[in-house]
Amino acid sequence: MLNTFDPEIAESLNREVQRQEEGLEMIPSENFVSEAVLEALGSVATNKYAEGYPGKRYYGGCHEIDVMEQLAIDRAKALFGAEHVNVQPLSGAPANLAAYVALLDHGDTVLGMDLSHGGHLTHGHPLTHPAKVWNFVNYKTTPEGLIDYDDIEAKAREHKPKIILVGYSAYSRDIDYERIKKIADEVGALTMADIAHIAGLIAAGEMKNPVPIFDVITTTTHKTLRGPRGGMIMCKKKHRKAINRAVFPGLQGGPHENVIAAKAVAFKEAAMPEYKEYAKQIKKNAKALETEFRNLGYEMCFGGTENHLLLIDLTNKNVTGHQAEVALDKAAITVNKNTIPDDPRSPMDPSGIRLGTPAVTTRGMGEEEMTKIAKWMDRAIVGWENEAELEKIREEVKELTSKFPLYPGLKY
Ligand code: DSN
Repeated sequence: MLNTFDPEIAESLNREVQRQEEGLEMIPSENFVSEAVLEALGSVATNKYAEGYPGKRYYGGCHEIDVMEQLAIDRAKALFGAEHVNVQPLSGAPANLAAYVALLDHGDTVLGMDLSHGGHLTHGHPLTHPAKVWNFVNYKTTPEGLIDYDDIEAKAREHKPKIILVGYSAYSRDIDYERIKKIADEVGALTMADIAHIAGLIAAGEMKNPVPIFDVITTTTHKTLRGPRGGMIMCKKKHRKAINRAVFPGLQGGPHENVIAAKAVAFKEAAMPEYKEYAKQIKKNAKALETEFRNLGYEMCFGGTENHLLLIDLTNKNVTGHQAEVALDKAAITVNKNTIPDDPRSPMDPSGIRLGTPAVTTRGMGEEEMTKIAKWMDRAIVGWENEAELEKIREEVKELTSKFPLYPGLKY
C-alpha cells in the first residue's frame, strides 16, 4: 500500500532498513525492537483519543484502550517493583519535566549531575526551559571517575535542594542509591532517578534498582529496555496524584495509545528469561570492548564500564569526537561524539565519543564480535582521513552484519 501510494517515503524507509541491517549501531541509547513491538506500534490504537487514565477517560470507546494501558502499567509495576506507574509520557524529556512540575514550586532547587560529567540536558542545562523556571545546582565526578558523593553531600547541605537527581546519559558506572537517599533524608530533599539508559539492565537485575527506595523514577522505554520510543514515570503511592496530574492535564493531551500498547509488549518481553540473558550479554560485551580499546591504547572516562556504555577520550589520539564520528559513519559504524568531563572543546566538536552495546547485542553478537568492532573502530579513528581504508572497513562490517540479520524479509 505505502509502496504505491507514497513511493518517496517507502523508498526512504527501505533505505533506512538497509542502513540498520548493514551497519553496526553503537549509539548506547539505541536498540532494535521486536517485530511484536513494531506490530503494536503500527496498530489501530493510534486512531484513538483517550485523555484521562484507565477507568476515568474524557472520551467514549476506551474499553480496549483501558485494557492495553492497564496491562502496560501492571507489567511495569511487576518488572521494577513500583508502587505507581504512569506510562503516558511521550518520551524522556517530557517525563522529567512532568516530575519537576509534580514535585517543585517555581524557583525550587534541584541538585543534578553536570552534563559534561555524564548528566543530561534536561537535568538543568542553561539552554533548557526548566533551567529558567527552577534553580539547578550541579555536582561532578571525582578525578578517578566516580560520582563525587562527598560533593553531593556538601552541596545538598549548602543549597538545600528540593530534589536530588541521579541517573545519567554518558556515565558508565553504577549508582549508590542508598547513599543518595541518606543525604536526601538528612537535608529534607526528595529523591529522583532518571534511569533512561539503564532501565533494561535494572529490570533484568543487572544493575541496582532505585525504585524501592526513591520517590520518583523516570525512564525512556526505547533504550536498553528495547521498547518503543516513549517515556514512563514510576513513583511512591504518595506522589501518584501529583505525577498523574502533571502528565495529564498538566503537560500532555491525548496519550499515544499505540505506543502504550507497544510498551506493554516490551515489558512482557523484558520479564522473560531470554531478556535476562540479553542484559547479561550487554554488560559482557561492553567489558569486551573496554578490554580491547585498552589494548589499543585508548583512554576510558570514569575508569571503565559497569553498564552498557563507554565514554572514550580521544585526546591522546589527536582526533576530535566529530572527526571520529564522521569517519566511523563512513565505515558504517554509528557512534556519537560526546563531551568528556570538563571538556575544553565545544559540544559540537568535543574530545570524546560515546558508544554502547545494547543494539549489537540484540543482533546476537558476543565478545568475539566486540573485539573485531574495537579493531575496526581503531582503524577508522586512526585512518579518519583515509577514504579507501574507511570504505574497506565498511565492506568488512557489511560481511559481519550479514551473518546477524535483524528483520529478515522485512519491507519497512
Ligand atoms: N538522546 C539520549 C541519549 O542519546 O542519551 C538521551 O536523551
